[in-house]
Amino acid sequence: MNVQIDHTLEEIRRFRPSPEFAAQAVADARLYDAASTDRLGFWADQARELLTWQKPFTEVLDWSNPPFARWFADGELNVAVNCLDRHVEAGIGDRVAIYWEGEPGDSRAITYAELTEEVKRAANALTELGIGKGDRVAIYLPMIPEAVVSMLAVARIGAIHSVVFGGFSADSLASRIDDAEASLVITADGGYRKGRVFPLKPVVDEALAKTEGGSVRNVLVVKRGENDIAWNDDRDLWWHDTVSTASPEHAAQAFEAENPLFILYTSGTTGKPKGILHTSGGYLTQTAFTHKNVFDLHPERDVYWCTADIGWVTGHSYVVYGPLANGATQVLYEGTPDTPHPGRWWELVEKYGVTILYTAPTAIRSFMKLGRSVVHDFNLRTLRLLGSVGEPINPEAWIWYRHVIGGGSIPVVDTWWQTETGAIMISALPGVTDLKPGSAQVPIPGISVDILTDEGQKVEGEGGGLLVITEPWPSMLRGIWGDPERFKETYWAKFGDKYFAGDGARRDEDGDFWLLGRVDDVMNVSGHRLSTAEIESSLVAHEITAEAAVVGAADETTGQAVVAFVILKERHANDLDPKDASEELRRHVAMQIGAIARPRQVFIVNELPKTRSGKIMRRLLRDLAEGRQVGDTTTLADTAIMDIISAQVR
Ligand code: 6R9
Repeated sequence: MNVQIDHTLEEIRRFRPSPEFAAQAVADARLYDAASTDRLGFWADQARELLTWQKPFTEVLDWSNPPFARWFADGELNVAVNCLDRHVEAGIGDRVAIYWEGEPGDSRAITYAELTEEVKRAANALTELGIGKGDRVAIYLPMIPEAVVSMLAVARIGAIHSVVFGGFSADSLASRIDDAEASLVITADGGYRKGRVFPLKPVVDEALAKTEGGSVRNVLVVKRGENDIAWNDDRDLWWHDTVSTASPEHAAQAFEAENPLFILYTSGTTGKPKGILHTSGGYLTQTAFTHKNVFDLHPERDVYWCTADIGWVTGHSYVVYGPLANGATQVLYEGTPDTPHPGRWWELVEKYGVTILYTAPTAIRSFMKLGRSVVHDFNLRTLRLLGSVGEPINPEAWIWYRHVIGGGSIPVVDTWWQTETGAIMISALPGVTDLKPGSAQVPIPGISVDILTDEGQKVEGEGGGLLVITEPWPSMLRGIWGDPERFKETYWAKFGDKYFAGDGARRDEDGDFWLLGRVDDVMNVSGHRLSTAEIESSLVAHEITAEAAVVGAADETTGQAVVAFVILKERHANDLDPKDASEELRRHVAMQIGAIARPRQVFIVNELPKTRSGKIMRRLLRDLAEGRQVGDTTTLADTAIMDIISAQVR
C-alpha cells in the first residue's frame, strides 16, 4: 500500500516569537540540546526538579520487557501530595488553585490549603468505605470542584480512578464499571447543562441495575442539581454527610512510581472501549513538564484555563494533574460555552483575567461561525498564550484564534497527543519555536517520533506516512486494563518496537510535522492518497465556509471519491443558493489542491455529527455518502442530528 500523501496545502505564514515574550519565556532552546545529548538523563532531571519523591529513584527506564515500560520504578511518591501538600508547605497555601464557576453563575475560589484539606477529608472517607491501594473507583460527576477532589483523594490512597464523562449513557457507564470492577461510584444528583439540570444519580442507578459483576458496594453522591433522586439506604451516601464530616488530618503514604493512577476508556476502531492504563511517576513528570513549558506557565501570576471536561484525557492531564503539580491558578467552568449567552466563555476570560487558554479547534470554529461580534463585547487583553488540541487545526482557524481571540500577536501552540500518550508529544515551545499555522511542529524535548510507510520503511526528509513514536516516553500508557494482548496487537504489532499512533503525518522541508487525521480517514482516489483533513482545510479556507467534513465514499470508477459536508457561515447561508455554493466549493478545492481532490459532491448542511468531545464522526457521514443505513449513533452528542442531515442530503 502506498501511504504517500500526495497533496498538502501550502501554508507559508510564519510567526517568530516576539522579543518581549522570548525574554520572559519559561522554555529554553537548551532543553532540546539536553534531551538529545542524554534523553534518559533529561527525563530523570525533570522528574527530580518538578516532583517531590519520598524515596528517590535510581533507575530511569526499564524497557527489558517491551512494550511494558517501567519509569523511575524504584522511586516512591504520592501524586496528591505533589499536587497539594507540598505547595502548602512551600508557603503558597493561600494561592487560589481553582476559580470555579457554575453554569447558573454561582462561584467559588478554592485555595491550595482549602483544596488540600478537602482532599484529606475525602481520602479519610474513602478509606472508611474500605477503598485501598489498587481498588477502582468510578467517577461520574459534572465539572464541579468535587470532581477534582475525588480524583486526588483516590490518588492519595493509591487507588485507581476511572472517570466516565457525565454525558455517557447508563449502558456505557455500566460496561466501564464492569470492566474495571469498580467498588465505589462517586456521582452527583445532577449538574447544570444548557440552563437545565441533567440527572446523574438516576443514570448511575440504571447502570448499576445493568452491571453484571456486582462489584459496586457504595455510591457517594454530591448534592448539586437538587433534583429528585431515588435512595438506597444500604448503598448510597451523601458527600456532605460522609466527606465533609471526615477528619481533615491525613498522613499520605508513598507509593511506587509504577502504582496505577487511572484507567480512562477510549474508543478504538472496533469493539468495546479500551481501558487505557496510566501510572504515577512518569505520568506526573511529563504532564508537569509539558504544562510548564508548552504553556509558558508562571504560576505566581498566570490564570490558566483549559476548557476540557475531566471526562477526557485533556481534563486529566491539563485540568487536574499538570496544573496542580505546578501550583497553577486555574478556572474550572461547569457549563456549556453558550449558556446563558453565546459570549459566556469570553465573559469568564474577562472576569478572571485568564492569561492562558487551552481549547479545541471545534470550539474555535463554532465561534468563527458566530462571528467576532460575540467576542468583541469582552476585554480579552489579559490573554498571552493560546493552545489547541484534539484535531488538526486548519490554518484559517489558527489565524482567527490568534487574531480575534488573541489580539493578533500572542503565540498559539497546537499540541498533538492522545489518551494513550498521556501528555503532549508534539508542539511548538512558545518563545523558542517559530510558529506555523496548521502544523503541530516538533516533538517536545525528550520525545522521538518518525514517519513510516505502511510497510515500515522510514520516510526520509520531506514526505507523508504513518506517525510512530520510536522511544518509550514517561507518560506512555502501560497497557489496556485486563487485556495485554489487545495492547500489543493495537499499538505494537504493526511495527514491532515502535508505537503506532494511528495518525497520518507529513514532514515538511523544515522538518515540521503536519498531522493529517486518523489513518482510517485517509482516502484513496484513483490510486492517489488524499487526507480528509487537507481537503477540509481547503474548504474552510473559502470565505463562505464555516465548517467542513470530508469522507472517502466508495466509487465504481475511482475506488473512493471525495464527498464533503459543509456548513456555510451564517451571513452566507441565507443569500446563497446551495447548488451554487456547492459548485463554487468544488471548483475552489480543485483549484487549491488539484483536480484529483475535487469533491464528487458537496452537501450543504446545517449540522455535522459530533461526539461529545467534539470529534466529527466521519463514519456516519460515510454511511450517508454511500447510501447505506446510518450506523450506530449512540456516541453522538445529539443522536437526532443524523436524521436532520439525512433529510438535507436527500
Ligand atoms: C488529546 C486527545 C487523540 C487523537 C489523535 C489525533 C487527534 C489530537 C491533535 C490531533 C491533529 C492535534 N488529535 N490532537 N490531531 N492535531 N493537535 O485529543 O486525545 O481524545 O485520545 O484523541 O486526536 O487523531 O490520535 P484523544
